[in-house]
Amino acid sequence: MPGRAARQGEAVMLIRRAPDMKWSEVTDEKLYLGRRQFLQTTAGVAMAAAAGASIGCSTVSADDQLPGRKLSYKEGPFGTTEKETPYKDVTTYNNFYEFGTGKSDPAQNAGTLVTSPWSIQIDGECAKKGTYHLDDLIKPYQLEERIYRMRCVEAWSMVIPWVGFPLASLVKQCAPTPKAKYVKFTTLYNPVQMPGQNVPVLKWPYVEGLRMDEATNPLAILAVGLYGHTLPNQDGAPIRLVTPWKYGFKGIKSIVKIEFVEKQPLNTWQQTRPNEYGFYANVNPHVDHPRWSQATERRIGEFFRRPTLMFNGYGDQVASMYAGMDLRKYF
Ligand SMILES: Nc1nc2c(c(=O)[nH]1)N[C@H]1C(S)=C(S)[C@@H](COP(=O)(O)O)O[C@H]1N2
Ligand SMILES: [Mo]
Repeated sequence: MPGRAARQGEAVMLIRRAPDMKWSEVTDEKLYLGRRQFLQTTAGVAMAAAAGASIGCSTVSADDQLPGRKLSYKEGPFGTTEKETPYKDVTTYNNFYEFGTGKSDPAQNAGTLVTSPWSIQIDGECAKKGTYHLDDLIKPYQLEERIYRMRCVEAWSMVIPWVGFPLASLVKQCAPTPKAKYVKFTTLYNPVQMPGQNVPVLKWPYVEGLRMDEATNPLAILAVGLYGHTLPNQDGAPIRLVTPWKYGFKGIKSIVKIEFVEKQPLNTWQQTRPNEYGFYANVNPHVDHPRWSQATERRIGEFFRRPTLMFNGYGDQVASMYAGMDLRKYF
């Protein structure tokens, strides 16, 4: 798409359930299928584009000075060439109500969150139910260099170089049944580590959801890092969702459970203020929030407001999923 160079990272995915999942079952199919077959899958298209774009491009090295563990990754597809929001802003201006409702609260308070060891429960309508150690989930991606960097424009409004892997890969590995129509995500519930959960500003734990086609769109990623390093706690360590065509609240942080469900999940903000926040939350300059216009935005660190783009500028990748839907009704 114009203005957005196809850059790809690779990242990876991987899920491994200790006893009964074999390496071959969890490894991305591209290693097993010919390129042609591989291209027939949605994820394949993205990965192949990525692979093409990254020829001759070695793993990018991150700034050593940043906090967190350094990650290795490749450039991913769909990255933007827009200027990155400074690391400091990305990590000190946050929304993470588990650590307070102020924008600077998460950076100040999230130190109590213990992110290692971390496990993720896979549940619901899928064949691979179980509880997995995050390290096991991610290791194959790391070994196969399938962790990507995607510099995305965030709807609220930052440009963040995420490091992660396509949610589609994880979904595939979980082997959802035909009944799985949505994916539901849940944040950790632990009021000791997350003191904001003692305050009933939201119903805890935080929950989000995506329709299956959204979850398998190559733009939906599970991020484990930013700026080349593991995620700071305030940004949703150790793993969070990134859906750059949607408003920020869809990007659920510190995920401990991924469930495949038949019914549309009631996401936290929709539950809290149903007339203001819906399930889809696609960036849409034509549908205002009841209390403010959503036609323009001010990028963090910039002075002037700029027009907000439909689907945050990612229409080429996502608009077809909503063809025929009344986006005023399904906001
Ligand atoms: N668990 C959880 N996830 C969350 C939130 C939250 O309060 N709790 N806030 C959401 C909102 S409203 C936004 S705008 C983004 C902010 O992400 P960032 O702080 O990494 O930029 O996280 C989203 N994910
Ligand atoms: Mo938000």
